[in-house]
Amino acid sequence: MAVASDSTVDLRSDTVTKPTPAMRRAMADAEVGDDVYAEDPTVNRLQSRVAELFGREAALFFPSGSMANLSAIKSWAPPGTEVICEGQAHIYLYEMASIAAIAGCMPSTVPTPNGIMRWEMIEPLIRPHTYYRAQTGLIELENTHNMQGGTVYPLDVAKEICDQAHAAKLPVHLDGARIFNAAVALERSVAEVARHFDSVMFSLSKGLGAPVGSMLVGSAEFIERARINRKLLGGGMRQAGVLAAAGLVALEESPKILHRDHENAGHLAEGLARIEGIIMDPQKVVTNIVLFGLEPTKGRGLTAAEFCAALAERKVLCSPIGKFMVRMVTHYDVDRAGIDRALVLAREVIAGTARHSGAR
Ligand code: TLP
Repeated sequence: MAVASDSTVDLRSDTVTKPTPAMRRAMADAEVGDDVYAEDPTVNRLQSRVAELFGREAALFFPSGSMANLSAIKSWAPPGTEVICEGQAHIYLYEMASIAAIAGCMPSTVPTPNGIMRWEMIEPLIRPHTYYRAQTGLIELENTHNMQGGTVYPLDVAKEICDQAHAAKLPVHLDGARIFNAAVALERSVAEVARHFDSVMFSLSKGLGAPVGSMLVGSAEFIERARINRKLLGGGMRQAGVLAAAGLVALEESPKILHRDHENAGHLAEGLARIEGIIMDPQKVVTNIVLFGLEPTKGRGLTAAEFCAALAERKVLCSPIGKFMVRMVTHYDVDRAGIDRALVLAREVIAGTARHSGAR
């Protein structure tokens, strides 16, 4: 979609995408029913299509990725057990501590430099079967890994973790909010990327562009438990077919064009790396998430919050995710011209601050 030169370039997240005209038409025309009775034909069609795409028995439509992850956690891990996840995992840092507050589980985290855990890092955290230790209930992976810059699990690393976990009789859940981005980067199908996991969550409402919704995928028996947990969490929806209709369009149309977001992210990363005062290794950007640091000395102490505020005044939006760390996310509502504008203005903000502070 073209970005007029005076419009806002919104790089805060791929969640900001607006439904396409085809999605809006499908929403208006959707056949609906009461989904708590499992009688919404469009929701049922979406669930069947997702199960088919992933090569799994069943799928369930959720209002959000957070609720789908939480339902999965509640369906696998009893209260009082531990959930092993990466140190910057979305379920750990960005889901309101629901893992503890609602599921009654304790996160046991693995620090990594890039979001990619390996079995050797997970194994020491698995609790021995003694009556005085909380037991391990679940292992959770995130692919792509959001807050480590959209990094992607190599297929063999994910397989080894799943195989070893299964040998230890532990289930593995995948937060695959952006699994379609991972599949594009790996040049594999989502079924292949998801193959060894016991359950997979993915979002329709991020890079795929649907207005609302995430899916949980797994065995029929697991999805039955997740459906009960979804209701317990207040996620039973009624005529949700109006939302599922957009999801069906997103599923068919958007994966074909996700590669453009990755190309734009690569272009953005290379441009940022050329700006003095920005710390950025473009090699690390393999999907649609660009994380970079601001060098305190070069930027004369410009914080991420100040940098983002100065860019927002110039109608470029991005997110501070640490004192000197910034996140920009590409998506189909930002084109190459928008990326180039963001680069020109990022350079202007950094240069302006350097000149200003240099005069002091
Ligand atoms: N991520 C959002 C924010 O919450 C940070 C974003 O802008 O990236 N898993 C992953 C890996 C996610 O990135 C997100 C959302 C979720 C789960 C939760 O999905 P929603 O927002 O639908 O609850």
